[in-house]
Amino acid sequence: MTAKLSQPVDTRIAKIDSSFEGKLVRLRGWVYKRRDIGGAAFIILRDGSGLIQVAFKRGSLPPEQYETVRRVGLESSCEVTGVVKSDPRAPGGLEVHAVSFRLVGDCKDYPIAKKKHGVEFLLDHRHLWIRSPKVAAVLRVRAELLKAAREWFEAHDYIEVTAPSIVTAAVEGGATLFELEYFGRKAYLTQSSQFYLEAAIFSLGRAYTIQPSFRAEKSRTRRHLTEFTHMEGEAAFMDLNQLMIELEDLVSYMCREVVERRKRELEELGRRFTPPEPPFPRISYDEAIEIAQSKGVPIEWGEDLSTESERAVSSEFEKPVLVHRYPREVKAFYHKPDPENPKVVLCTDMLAPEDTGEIIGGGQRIHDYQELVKRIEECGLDVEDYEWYLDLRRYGSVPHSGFGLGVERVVKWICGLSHVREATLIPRTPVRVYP
Ligand code: NSS
Repeated sequence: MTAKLSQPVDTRIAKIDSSFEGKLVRLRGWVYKRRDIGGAAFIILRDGSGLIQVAFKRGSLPPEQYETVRRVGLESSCEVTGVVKSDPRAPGGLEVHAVSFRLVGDCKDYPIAKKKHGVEFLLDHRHLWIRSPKVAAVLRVRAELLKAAREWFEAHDYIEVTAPSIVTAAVEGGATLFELEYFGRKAYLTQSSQFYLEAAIFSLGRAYTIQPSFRAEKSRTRRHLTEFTHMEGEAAFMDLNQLMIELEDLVSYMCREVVERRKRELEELGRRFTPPEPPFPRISYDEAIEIAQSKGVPIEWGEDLSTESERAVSSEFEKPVLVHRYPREVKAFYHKPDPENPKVVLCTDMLAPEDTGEIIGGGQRIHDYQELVKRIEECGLDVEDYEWYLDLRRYGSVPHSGFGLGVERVVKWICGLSHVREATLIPRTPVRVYP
């Protein structure tokens, strides 16, 4: 029978549906599982797009190939040719009846077994751990989130730019700067591309970037990485109110699209996630403090919201909440003081439910030259370090606003992960710079 079959069709597993029944296909992938039941061997083949069961019946393929299948190690790479058959017992209802098997890359003693490993062991082997269907599901969700974000930005007239990661001054304060030697002078890894986006809007009107930011953050929490993926947007002639509208629209769009397009992956993760629809609740920092205090959190007006306070506030709402107008002392120098109450600034943080914490920080910027110089000085910073940034206020300044969103925090939230390090390919934390 096999001799009569025509040339095999090369395909990826995810493409195989009932229209493939009876067709000869060639698949390339890795051995995910293997079972031998005397007279027949089965492997679950994984090719990155999906999983399918392949049945090898003794006599249906050359004997030496059959013997290779019976001994093949998990995670070996291979090429399988066979006929697609429907079989209600097979996961997915379809399986492949093999007529040939070719080992491409042998794998013996794969370090990650099916048994449970500790998280430290898995992180030491992250470069291999990412092969697991659960991690692959997270990576697909993450990719879809970035894709949806780009669609949203394009639809809202933001132009994508890439800013330098090597910079000469702090954006978010000196405490979390990574310093490096740059040909005999001091430079830093950037904490945010905000200032360059502010420059870009004078050219493009609206600009965004999705690129790494770096924080020498020693605190070991479930939401901090030392290198994270920062999605930042900036728009000319935009005030805080309009910014908050844009933010809830962006976040709800991303969540809705991801849930719609990555159902299978969320199922793989055992995650039921309801995308939040606008409008999101908005409360002032003052109200946030009252909520936290009413729940017994020790916090006074003027302090930054602690993790505990954020938890107290966000647990009041089912959707993300926009907290606005924090005291100027707890926010970076560039935030515009509220003309109606200069003790607070025109900023907003978005706190997501389920103990996710802050996923976005943003606000309206100081656009007046004198006011900005004064704030830089008040914050004990060196005006000289910000000369080019001040140029933006010297030459045709405009009111403008922008934000930064932590991609890993949003992925953690949507996927229901316990730590942001699981939301990225290869995480960087204070204790982990390998693999
Ligand atoms: O420090 S932020 O709150 N704000 C900025 O960096 C602004 N300069 C952004 C802007 O307006 N263009 O960081 C923004 C977000 C924050 O809400 C988190 O979601 C995320 O960036 N973030 C982090 N994610 C993971 N790990 C760390 N260490 C981290 N720091 C911030």
